[in-house]
Amino acid sequence: MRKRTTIVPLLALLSLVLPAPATAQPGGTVVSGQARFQILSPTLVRSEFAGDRRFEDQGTYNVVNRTFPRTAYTSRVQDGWLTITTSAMTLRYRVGSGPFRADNLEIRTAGTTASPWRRVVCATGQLCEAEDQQREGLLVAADHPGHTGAGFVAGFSYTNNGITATVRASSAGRHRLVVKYANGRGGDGKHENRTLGLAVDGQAPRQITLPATADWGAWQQVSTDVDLSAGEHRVSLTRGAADSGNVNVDSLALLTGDQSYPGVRAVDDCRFGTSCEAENGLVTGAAKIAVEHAGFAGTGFVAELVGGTRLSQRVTSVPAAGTYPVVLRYANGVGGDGKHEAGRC
Ligand SMILES: [Ca+2]
Ligand SMILES: [Ca+2]
Repeated sequence: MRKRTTIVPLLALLSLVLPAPATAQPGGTVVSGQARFQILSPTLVRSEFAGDRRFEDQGTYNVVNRTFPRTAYTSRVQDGWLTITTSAMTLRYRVGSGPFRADNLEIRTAGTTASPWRRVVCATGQLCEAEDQQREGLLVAADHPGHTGAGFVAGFSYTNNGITATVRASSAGRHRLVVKYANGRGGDGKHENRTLGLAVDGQAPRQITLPATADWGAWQQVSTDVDLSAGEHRVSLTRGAADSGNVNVDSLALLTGDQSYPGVRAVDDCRFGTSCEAENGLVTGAAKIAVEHAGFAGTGFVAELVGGTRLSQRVTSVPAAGTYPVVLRYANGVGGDGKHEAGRC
């Protein structure tokens, strides 16, 4: 998709806003080439990248009202970085570096530096969790069993709801794009075959049919052949005007030949000096991503690190060889074994 927007970092505020004109207060906007930042509050900045520099001023699914009171901030460019500072947060963007990624946009607040933009690249044969991808008007849910990762993208209830994934084909030729979905009885009372549009690299979407499944906890796969050159491609799964949507999507995968649906999840790297959310790392074994305890950052935490489980994260942009501290944020309450004691890993 052409435009990528996000709000950092206090999404909880979004439930408080009411429908109203969406234009930001004059003077609360910083434009840097194809990137625009709208300072809505000391802790709320709308970031948008538009390749054609035509920025979105209409209400969005996340923010229907940007007429916030004027927020004091400073903006400067130094050593190739744009720095926007409010009373509670500093945002840095590397000027002219293109779409937002972990290595070109960061925020610092309350002593923590984080990269709100993720860019997971799903190589051939890797599991591409739907909830890790760029979402348009879709929320992540986890209230039905049988999904993998942190959950699934739920609903496709409205036109233009969709996800966009970056996949990397290991070779040129025919591939299978397989989508794992559930299609139970929808909010419209219907339980029938549904459709979505599948588009590659912004081309016209082709309609795919997702047959009804027994219920919302019954996941199935639907496969579509796509011809790809070797390298990265953008794959979008969107409810178009002629689609019926109303499905949940757990994951997708780009496969060749007789490759089976993968279990190894594609993850993105974590840049040195930023906060690495555990749930974005590679989790193996019985550990799982959970959300049932308050106070976590990001989208959840990794739970049940019992014997044989492993959590790993590749850190990039280390400035020089040397010894660096690794800081771990954890909770350790009474375990399922009834013990409340120090743990080792
Ligand atoms: Ca998932
Ligand atoms: Ca987390």
